[in-house]
Amino acid sequence: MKEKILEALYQKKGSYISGEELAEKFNVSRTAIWKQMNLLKKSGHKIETANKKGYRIVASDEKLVAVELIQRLETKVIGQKMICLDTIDSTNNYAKKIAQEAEDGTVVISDEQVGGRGRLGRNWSSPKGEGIWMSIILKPDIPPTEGSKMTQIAAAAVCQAIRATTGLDVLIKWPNDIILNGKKVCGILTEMSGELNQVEYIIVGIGVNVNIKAFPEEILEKATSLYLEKKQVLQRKELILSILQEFEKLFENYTAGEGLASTIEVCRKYSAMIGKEIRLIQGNREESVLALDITEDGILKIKRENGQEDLILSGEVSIRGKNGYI
Ligand code: BT5
Repeated sequence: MKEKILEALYQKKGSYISGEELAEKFNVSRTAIWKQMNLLKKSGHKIETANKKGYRIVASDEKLVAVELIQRLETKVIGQKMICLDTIDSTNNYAKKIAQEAEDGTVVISDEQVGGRGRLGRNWSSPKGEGIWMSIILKPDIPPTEGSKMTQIAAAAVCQAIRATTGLDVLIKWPNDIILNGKKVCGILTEMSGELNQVEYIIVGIGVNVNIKAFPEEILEKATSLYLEKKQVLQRKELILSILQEFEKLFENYTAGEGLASTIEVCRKYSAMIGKEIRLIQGNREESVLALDITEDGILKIKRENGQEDLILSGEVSIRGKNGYI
């Protein structure tokens, strides 16, 4: 019932709704409504009470609320089921636990991650209230070999969403980073479960440093946030909605048989590396190569110093710019 009351409050978009109306709507007493309101307040929702008028919700960016986000979200599938948590080890871990029963497009968001993960067992710093730490559960009818394409779709979606909502000049560093003024502002971690020729589910984990004021020593040089570059506190909710909407558009194009065309167009247009010399790290081999292009399948095309051209598959390599991140 708590969720239903919350939904009714958000439907009023900040106007008052009387205790009587709510009591009637849910067929309970006004005291029961009052009790539920107190529980909601206790869990961090800002609810104002006025004599004779009733209750109203004061939406703020401090509290991410699934019913509010869903009401504002203009998508058909992505995010139409959403879980907002206060704290969790990792939204990807949580998503994996619920993936089998969860509906396609379910989104898990947490205000904080205490065990946020990067690729290859690396850590992802996810301080409370200052970022977007979320995972999208997808159940597409595709073979596992297609899985890494979801990273490209997410990168293109985040890049476009940040540009549209903040005007900041973010770029995509293939395959899974969004960078801003030469530093990492977003990372993507795509994980998958399935059989040889059929995906069971894919989890696309997205971490965006929105309002982070200070980073831990070890990533100080290579990480940044939208706040640090824009010098302004930004609305996480706006950005979450925009990312999910952009993601759905690009993902729909992909599942409609268009392939990655619209995604790759964005990845090329805002590439941080095409035409640049980059360091390619494969196992313990490291070399300087020229980034030539990103193919229609989302694969990086490079030219080695001996003139040989090669295709580099996502997940096989880590690429760093010559001076840390490019
Ligand atoms: C990534 O890995 O960039 C993937 C990050 C994915 C995070 C999301 S948040 C929601 C979901 N749930 C999770 O648990 N994860 C996903 P990788 O390319 O391996 O980069 C990791 C490296 O980036 C670390 O080793 C640090 O050097 C650096 N790093 C850690 N935290 C960072 C941050 N907040 N911003 C920028 N760089 C960071």
